[in-house]
Amino acid sequence: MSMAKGFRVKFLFVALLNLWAVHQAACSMNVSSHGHQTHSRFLLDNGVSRTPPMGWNSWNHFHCDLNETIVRSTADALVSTGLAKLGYKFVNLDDCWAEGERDKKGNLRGKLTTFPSGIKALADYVHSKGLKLGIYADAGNRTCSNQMPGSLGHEDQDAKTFAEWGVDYIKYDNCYNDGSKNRGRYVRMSRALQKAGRPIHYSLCEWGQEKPATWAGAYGHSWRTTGDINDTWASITSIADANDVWARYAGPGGWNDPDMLEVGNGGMTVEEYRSHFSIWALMKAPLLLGCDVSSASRETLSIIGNKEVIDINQDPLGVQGRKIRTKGGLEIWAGPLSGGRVVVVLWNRSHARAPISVGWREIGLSPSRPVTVRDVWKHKFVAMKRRYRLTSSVASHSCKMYVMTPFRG
Ligand SMILES: *[C@@H]1O[C@H](CO)[C@@H](O)[C@H](O)[C@H]1NC(C)=O
Ligand SMILES: *[C@@H]1O[C@H](CO)[C@@H](O)[C@H](O)[C@H]1NC(C)=O
Ligand SMILES: *[C@@H]1O[C@H](CO)[C@@H](O)[C@H](O)[C@H]1NC(C)=O
Ligand SMILES: *[C@@H]1O[C@H](CO)[C@@H](O)[C@H](O)[C@H]1NC(C)=O
Ligand SMILES: *[C@H]1O[C@H](CO)[C@@H](O)[C@H](O)[C@H]1NC(C)=O
Repeated sequence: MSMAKGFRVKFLFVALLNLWAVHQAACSMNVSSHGHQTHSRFLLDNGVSRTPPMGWNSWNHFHCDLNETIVRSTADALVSTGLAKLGYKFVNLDDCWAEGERDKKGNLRGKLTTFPSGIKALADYVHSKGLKLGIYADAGNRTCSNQMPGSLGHEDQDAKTFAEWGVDYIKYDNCYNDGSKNRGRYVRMSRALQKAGRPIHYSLCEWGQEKPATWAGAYGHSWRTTGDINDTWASITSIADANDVWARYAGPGGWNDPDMLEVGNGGMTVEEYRSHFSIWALMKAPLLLGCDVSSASRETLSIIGNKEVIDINQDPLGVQGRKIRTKGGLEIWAGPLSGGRVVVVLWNRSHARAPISVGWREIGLSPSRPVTVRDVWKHKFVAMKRRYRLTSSVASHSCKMYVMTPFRG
């Protein structure tokens, strides 16, 4: 062997050794992350929903009048309106997507009259648009519509079916259950999803009955804290308050869910919808649109498409904002954001326009520290070096939403 050849061989050997080492490191990283999962209570710590999930769900607008054409055109509309680019990635079927009975092998299947191409084809279509598909199932023996089978006793089989179809999100409802504790039935589906081996966002919808905030983080990625939302002011105000109670349990990978958005469905004023969207964003709620995206008005799009508000919801710090103070229907909600920033919502729930005042101290800022104040609905800075406090006139049922950034320089 010549010296040069020997050198080349050695070089090759070292290069191979390096490749092997990199491979081993990658493998052991994967192994240790699986090991972590098996040894942790946080069984679904699989990288899903480190920020609140965003997308669309069929229920609030379409209820059971759902079919594959509607779902496909919603996926198309999410892309063409630019909403997909803003983060609205999930296209979620709610109740009524399946045949009334399982097939001979006990499998769920898409309803032939309304989903003739099947759910797998729908998932493929949605994925081809760069989006994700969500599905709906139930921890009882029928879903809430009573039009399709529930998954109780079929958890493994259904989780496997969903994973095979390429489903990315499951909302698990609680109708027609057997009267046993929710927790056991919800944990069973969590385990089944884990076994199915696909990273799927698991959304527990047991309506807040057993204080899921205190335990669901070990099994899923979001949990409903309340009963169903409806398209009224009474509903969004009472749900906001009920969800607020559980704020400290939310964080990356596990979120309180005050239910899907009603913006654009016609039951509230523009100002009320703006308040609804602002508070949901501040509370780090899943932002699941509930309107008909294909026919959404410019006004609706300007609310759900406000990138500055979405950025607050998707802030990597992942801390749920809370109600700080309330008096006579005048409220202050606030929460920390990354980079030492603070988001503040001044919300007038009362019947008349009123001034609302917020002091730096009550939102965790040093009173003498100057901050820039940006109005994220007007897309304007309203102050560049503000100290101590801010007062703003807020119309009835409206809100102001500000991001305060400590002034540097
Ligand atoms: C580690 O896991 C990732 C994601 O599941 C995968 O893409 C990658 O190939 C795995 N690496 C090895 C070395 O197994
Ligand atoms: C789906 O529903 C829409 C709206 O109701 C209807 O126009 C369309 O024909 C339906 N398509 C199918 C495949 O059922
Ligand atoms: C569904 O559940 C109810 C209540 O637990 C039970 O009485 C009924 O037999 C179940 N039906 C089926 C089809 O399993
Ligand atoms: C909507 O929700 C509110 C508040 O929970 C409730 O009082 C009202 O009855 C609900 N309306 C409908 C139509 O369900
Ligand atoms: C909202 O603002 C008013 C006006 O000051 C405040 O007193 C009240 O609580 C709310 N308005 C009314 C009159 O309900």
